[in-house]
Amino acid sequence: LHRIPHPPRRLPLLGDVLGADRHRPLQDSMRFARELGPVFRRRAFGKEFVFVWGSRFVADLADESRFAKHVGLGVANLRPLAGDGLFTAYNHEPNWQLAHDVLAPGFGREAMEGYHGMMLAVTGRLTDHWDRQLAAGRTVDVPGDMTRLTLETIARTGFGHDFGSFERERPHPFVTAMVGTLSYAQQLNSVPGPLAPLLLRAAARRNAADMAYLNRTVDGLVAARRRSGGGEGDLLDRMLATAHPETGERLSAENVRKQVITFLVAGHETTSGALSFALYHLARHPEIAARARAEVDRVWGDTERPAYDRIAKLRYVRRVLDESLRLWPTAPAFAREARQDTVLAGEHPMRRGAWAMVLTPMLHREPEVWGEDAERFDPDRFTAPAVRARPPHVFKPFGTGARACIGRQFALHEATLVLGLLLRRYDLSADPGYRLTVAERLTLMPEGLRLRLERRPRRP
Ligand code: MNH
Repeated sequence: LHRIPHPPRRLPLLGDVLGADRHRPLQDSMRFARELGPVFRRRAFGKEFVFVWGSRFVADLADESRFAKHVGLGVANLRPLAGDGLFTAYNHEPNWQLAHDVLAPGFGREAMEGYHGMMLAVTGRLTDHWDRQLAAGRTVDVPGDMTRLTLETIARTGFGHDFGSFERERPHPFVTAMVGTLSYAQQLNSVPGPLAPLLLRAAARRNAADMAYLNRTVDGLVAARRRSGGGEGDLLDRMLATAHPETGERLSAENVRKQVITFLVAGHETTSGALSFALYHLARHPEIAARARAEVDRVWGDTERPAYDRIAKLRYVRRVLDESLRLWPTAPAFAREARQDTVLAGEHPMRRGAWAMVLTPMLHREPEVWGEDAERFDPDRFTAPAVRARPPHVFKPFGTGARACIGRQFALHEATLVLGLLLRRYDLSADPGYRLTVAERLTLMPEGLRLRLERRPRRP
């Protein structure tokens, strides 16, 4: 450990918290990363945290035979809410494998085809809303509306539930409570653990209320399904009724609650951010937007409802998304722990159980891999030959290994479909005065982004 660089000024108790931005810990760590190099450590409140972003080291951490997911920092702080749900479960908890096996088919091709029509319908609600804003001469609230869209999508496809997000002026209380718990989980890292109850008393009380609200919402949703006696084989049906194919085991009622919360949160917050960043870049780069739009016109023509298999055909739109997730991966870090005593990339000894945070936005900007212009937005970095020319494990917006994102295809299908429909319908432009600021609540979001719309003329 002593060979790993750390910031020069260290305080006896506080460690490296001097000059730290409590509200933007990730961007703060990015600043340290640029100063200190591909592996570095920060100390806070007597604990030492190791951060890794050099591709050589990340590739080694991706070796599943020697490393596994670590439930640490922000993720661990979500345990009171999400318990042994899929995202926050420890590797050794039996409910991880059980829930994974029961729910994985819910993200297979057949299930995805089933969600497609509902995704189109929810996008229709968004464009109705945007048409109304446009008619009233207003700009649109991108993060707010992308959150409305993605929450409705996961709630309806996964749980047969309608939050009515587009019928409300303000965010749904579910969203407010969720943002509260995510922010609180992030905030817990910025105070010494034992003092948290004292320093964050008011915040802790609010957090307890937020958690109670989320639990009540979920319990209501589950109770409604139990009364109605089953939906059409969505995620909730799988959670309630599907037995493990080999062991015949089912999820307990308590675990179902954790899974529903997990999927309602994980299933919309990061996709909302990904869409928001993509729209930011499209508005900033009219030539890229024009190319994407030309692809949509070519591949979809005038069809009102593109078929399921038309979505993945939008190769350029998909590259726009990949490039957005490269610069601002909306789940910006994941942790890995050593399964046994080992040496990281032949350089840093690690004891069994020792762990490190991978800083994805820095991995995605490493000049040796992405070039000196790594900060530039360029979707052509994701053409097939360009991808083949890079080493593996340099693009990790969905994490890695057995605990990588189960919703990846869901998110990519939804986001590509939405971008395609929006590009075809509107010209988008950003307020020239807007400067990108990235808000953090464990996840990332372009703060305050509003876009001006113009309706594109319909083609003959
Ligand atoms: Mn998702 C795990 C990023 C969309 C449900 N997700 C992860 C991880 C990352 C991630 C990174 C791994 C975290 C870790 O190693 O600690 N997820 C994303 C991004 C998007 C996303 C960037 C959108 C863009 N995720 C979704 C969607 C769903 C979902 C959509 C559900 C519908 N994600 C999950 C679940 C896990 C996860 C559940 C935990 C999987 C596991 O541990 O088995």
